[in-house]
Amino acid sequence: MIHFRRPPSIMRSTLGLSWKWTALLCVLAVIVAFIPQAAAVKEHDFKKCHQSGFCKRNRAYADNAASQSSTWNSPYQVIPESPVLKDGQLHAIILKTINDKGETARFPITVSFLKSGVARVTVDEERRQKKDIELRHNSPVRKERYNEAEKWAIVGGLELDKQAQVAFQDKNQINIKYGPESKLEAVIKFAPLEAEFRRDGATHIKLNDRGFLNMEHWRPKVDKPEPKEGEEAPAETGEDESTWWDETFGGNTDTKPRGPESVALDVSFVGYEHVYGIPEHTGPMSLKQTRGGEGNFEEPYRMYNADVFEYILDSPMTLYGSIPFMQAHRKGSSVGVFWLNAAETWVDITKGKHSSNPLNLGPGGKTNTHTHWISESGVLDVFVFLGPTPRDLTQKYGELTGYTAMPQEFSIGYHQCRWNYISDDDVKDVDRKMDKFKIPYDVIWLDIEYTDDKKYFTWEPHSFADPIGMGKQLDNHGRKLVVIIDPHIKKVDGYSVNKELTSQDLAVHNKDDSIYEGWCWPGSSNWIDCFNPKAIEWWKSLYKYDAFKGTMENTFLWNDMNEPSVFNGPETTMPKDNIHHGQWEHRDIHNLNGLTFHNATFEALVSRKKGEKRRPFVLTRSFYSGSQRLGAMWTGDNQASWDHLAASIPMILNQGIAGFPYAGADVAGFFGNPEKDLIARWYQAGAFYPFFRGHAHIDARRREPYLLGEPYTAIVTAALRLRYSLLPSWYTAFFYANRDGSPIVRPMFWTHPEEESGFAIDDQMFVGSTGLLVKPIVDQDKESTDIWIPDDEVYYDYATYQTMSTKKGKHLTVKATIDQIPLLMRGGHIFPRRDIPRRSSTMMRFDDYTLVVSVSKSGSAEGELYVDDGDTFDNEQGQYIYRKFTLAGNKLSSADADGRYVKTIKAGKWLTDMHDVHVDRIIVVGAPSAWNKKEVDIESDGRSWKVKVEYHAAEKGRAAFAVVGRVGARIGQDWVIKA
Ligand code: NBV
Repeated sequence: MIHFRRPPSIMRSTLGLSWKWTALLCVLAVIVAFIPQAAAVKEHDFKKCHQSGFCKRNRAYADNAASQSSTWNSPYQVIPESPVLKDGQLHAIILKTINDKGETARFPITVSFLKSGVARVTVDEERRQKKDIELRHNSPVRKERYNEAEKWAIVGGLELDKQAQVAFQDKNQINIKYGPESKLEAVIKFAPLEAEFRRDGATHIKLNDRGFLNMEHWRPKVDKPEPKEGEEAPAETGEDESTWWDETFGGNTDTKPRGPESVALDVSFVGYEHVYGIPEHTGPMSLKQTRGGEGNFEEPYRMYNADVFEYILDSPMTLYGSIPFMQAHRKGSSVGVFWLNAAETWVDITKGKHSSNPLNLGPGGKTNTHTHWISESGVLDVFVFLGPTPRDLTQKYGELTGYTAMPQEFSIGYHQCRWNYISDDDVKDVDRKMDKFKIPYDVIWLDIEYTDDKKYFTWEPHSFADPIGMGKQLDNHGRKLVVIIDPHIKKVDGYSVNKELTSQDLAVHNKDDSIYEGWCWPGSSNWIDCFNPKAIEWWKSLYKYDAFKGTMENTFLWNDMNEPSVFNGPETTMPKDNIHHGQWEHRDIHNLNGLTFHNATFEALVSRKKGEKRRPFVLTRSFYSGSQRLGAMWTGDNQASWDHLAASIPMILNQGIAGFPYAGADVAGFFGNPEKDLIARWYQAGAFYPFFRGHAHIDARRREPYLLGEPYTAIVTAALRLRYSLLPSWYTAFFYANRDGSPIVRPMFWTHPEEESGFAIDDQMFVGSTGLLVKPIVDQDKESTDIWIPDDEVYYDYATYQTMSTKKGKHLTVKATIDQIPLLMRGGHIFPRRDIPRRSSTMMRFDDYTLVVSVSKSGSAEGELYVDDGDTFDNEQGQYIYRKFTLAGNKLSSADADGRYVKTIKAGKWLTDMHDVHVDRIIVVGAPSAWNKKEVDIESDGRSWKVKVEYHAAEKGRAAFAVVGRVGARIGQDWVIKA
């Protein structure tokens, strides 16, 4: 199947807009010239390690070190007299021997011991700190190594542990005890430099243990004399300099004003077999080895945000976003590292035997995982996490980089998108049809064609003549509109946005400091530089309701192409020697670029109108550590195929492990025309993505759920209704992500860190802490699946209440014809639902709740509900309801989960309205015989009354269950039911 990026003019004719033909044909002719860049982006259009100078050099460096093994001497040594520990920070000087004359370069190292128990190792280059270098080509860029990634990625958790103490020091090493109860220890050996991180006396992480540390120090370019005619060129001695000063790939030459400046380090996880994280890649959640061998990759995992057209599966190649955070896991322990570097980065992974060292106390596994991190530029900045649980890691990483923002509540409903809804009438028609077919949805989306000639902040005047009328119809149904705005700004006369961007000097610059121009959807464009605070301020001004006419309170945003995607740029992005605000090279900040654009749009939405304090919703394609604070991400341009459906599950799980859990994939696939069974299965899976959006390419046939015909429309509607009824549980799961970084959908190793046989499982997941365990069907014609059971708890089928016959660590075969989703309820949980089917989440805001109690083997259960107005920041002022439900013996109760005395909270409008929202029904699945009665007593708010019970005894494998209701207790109040 061949797809190509349609140039804008083709799309215009697709819309039937034959006017302006001549002009459009001219544009087409120009753009066609760029199609080879834009149209056929394939694997070979992106660098492999050997095509990326610094990656190749560092792999060779590692190979050289490894081949000499015990005789290899890393050239980095700490000056033994230099280490000083003060107020939680160890400062020292590393000397790098740079030649056999014994000359050295100095690298100051700081190890910061943070209160949280995280340690941070930062290494800079002294000469560059002092700006004592010469730049080539009269470049106007900065002389220092890039040290501002922290400014964008880190928002907290940097308080120092001033109690950190020197436990031992001599001329060979220094040991520092730190962290809660001084249980953690860093051992820094001086010659060669090596750092070990221990927990309770056992070593878990080693840095430079294999001697791959490499910080390419600055050196002047020495031009070798050209050989005279007839003379032979002198034989090459020493290092291969061919990619030090410039480098060409795909016809683009990157000039390097500072020469080679890579930074690389090996990190070993001692006794750990599994590593996860470092999205965004396809492939299994438990990362593969990358140095070849059966079933392994040959290439390192690459992080260099890029618009990879038609991406391939099971590959370490880069995608749209990067999060350089890795977790290592073994039975009973999780540790990790966060490599804070925004330049192009590669990570090699190998595994080896762990021969237990008698000094390494503790249960360590039989395998060591060795990793090798390689970045093109910047300071070395690595955070070391010693766990011990996966929850500790996500929590501490979140403390540093921020937690998932509480979402706009509507945004966890279903989103209906395609490239493109072609007119405001089209939008209104889809909206009406969804209602006609009683299909719930919350948001309809407009892709690039809504604009006038790809000029963002404008509307195509003929097809979108009345955006406000369109917005109002949506609003009447409780629905929202999301419009796309990309970072490339069309360079054309008379377009005020471009004029302001360039005249106020807010765009990215070329290497000579003039304004950069490249090609994207609109043709020739300039790119906003969101590293510039002034550019953010200007961006904000564009989103005011009276500036971006046609938008209103229910308009939200989509940021695409923010890697940035540049059709005629190297690897479809910006030249690395471009210059950003602060005179930093694009090379240094590339992976942060998407985050800064997302951030500017987020800020713009927060300030759309004075006094309007509402949570933004902004979807981003490109991301970095910290993007979770700003909105949702999706996995970009996937294919409408079964293997892409399957690949979406590990990708989304991995996002959760890497602290950005608000993730989804285009439902039913972006490219291509899915068969109806694939559409049905994809909606069933999508109903369990944190971000749930149907989307399709402009060439794909229309596939709104009502077009499918029966039984598929009904199947898709059922999946959507399931999502909608569980929205209170989903929102509660988002609340956990917001509070402590817990993944919204959770992989088995995360929920059951002791169960080794589950560590590589990445095709099933738990929803928050509801105990709902789903394994979407991702294969054609498959009518059953095997779900791995992580423990000895009881499991019930969600739809039938069948008690499943399960055993810890074994697989359970579950039937799943095309209309069934393999979904189990783990015993011991209580989760909230709203069961009245409605058109949108907004329409459900004040509906009563159903509670489902899934009784454990021991007869107990617990669960929570968190709810707030889903729109403003009033939750931060205590305007929320947070309940804990407990079943203990015959007593089922609801209490405030924060232990607040609810009556003392001054209720604002939303909380007042919630006063009349009740628990309607309670379904007790696996109900003990105490529930076998006609009614039960309930007590709440000083009153007591009786509530009817329908009890169904167990039969034919189905668990006993009781339906209690109408309960009539207020959702925000304490109550107790005695069975
Ligand atoms: O804006 C058009 C598309 C969009 O539909 C898609 O979701 C993005 O990932 N966009 C990419 C541009 C080009 C697609 C070939």
